[in-house]
Amino acid sequence: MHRRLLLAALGAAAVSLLPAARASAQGTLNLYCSVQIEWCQAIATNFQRDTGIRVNMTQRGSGETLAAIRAESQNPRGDVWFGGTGDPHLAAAEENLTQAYESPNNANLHSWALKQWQQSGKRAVGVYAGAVGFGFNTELLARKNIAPPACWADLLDPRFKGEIQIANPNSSGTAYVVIATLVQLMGEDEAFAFLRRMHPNVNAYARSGTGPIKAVARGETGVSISFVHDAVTEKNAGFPVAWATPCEGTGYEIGSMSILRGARNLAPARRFYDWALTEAAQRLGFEAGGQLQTPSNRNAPLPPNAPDLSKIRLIDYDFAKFGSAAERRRLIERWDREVGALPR
Ligand code: S7P
Repeated sequence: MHRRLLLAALGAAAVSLLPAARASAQGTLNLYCSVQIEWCQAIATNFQRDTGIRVNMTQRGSGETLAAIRAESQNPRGDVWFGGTGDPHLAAAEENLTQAYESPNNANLHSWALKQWQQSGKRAVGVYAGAVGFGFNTELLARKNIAPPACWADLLDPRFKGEIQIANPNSSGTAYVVIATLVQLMGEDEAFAFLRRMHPNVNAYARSGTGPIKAVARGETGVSISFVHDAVTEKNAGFPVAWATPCEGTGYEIGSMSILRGARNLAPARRFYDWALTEAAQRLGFEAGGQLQTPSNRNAPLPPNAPDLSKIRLIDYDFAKFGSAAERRRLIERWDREVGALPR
């Protein structure tokens, strides 16, 4: 925990310590970053050190970044959007908020990362992948004599009354992946019936996708619906956290990267994009940020103890359908009407 805080502080310091003259000689990059702050600071610091390009970094979740990019579309302020769930990157591509680019480093990527690139009209490329599942506080559940969840169906059990946290899909890309997963597993009407039945067991719909697993780590809630790599990060930080993936199967994200349409610093943006696809840059997620997603560069190793996606029962997630802007908007509006509006 202390190591993570220290790294975060060092990262912040390093970003602002680069001599201004050298940095401005090499240019500037406005980076929108949707992974965890430790990782965002590590990539900003290392890219700045490697290239002399000054990085102005803004960290926000995926849904919030998409909203910001839409709001700024007439006067774009960002150059590159790094990380965050893949569906909003696909929606941004479809809405012409991002631009096509082909990196020479595409040659080193896994096929799933390139599929995202092709599906987006070359506007979004995969930088990592991660599966949805459950995180739980082992001490809290043991104290309350509650068996942890193993299947989606378990989340409806009264033993979890007031014990589950999930994020709100209006702000969180993670929560949207969960809804899209349930729709693909159960059919749409069944999925919304499931979410309504689960509502009495949910104590909060958090703003960010990682909020629920952090609440699990602090013992504020027993169970979260989260990306399972984020549960391992909390366990590695010393918290009594374990994780499981649902027995019925589960969905996953292709965390993505896009260059924004109208980027004012296009050459630095392309340089960053190429750099972020290298093995060395992709190692930073774990080495400097403690993050445990599966890297998209084939030469970057899976971090120790990271969830192995090949051992998880993954659905054949329909990124084209659930990444479409209209489908995303429609499902979130349905969630607002049928779940978000339910009394507490
Ligand atoms: O970095 C961890 C992670 O879970 O956060 C990203 C994403 O922005 C989640 O945030 P929101 O749900 O708040 O939008 C994920 O892509 C990534 O794996």
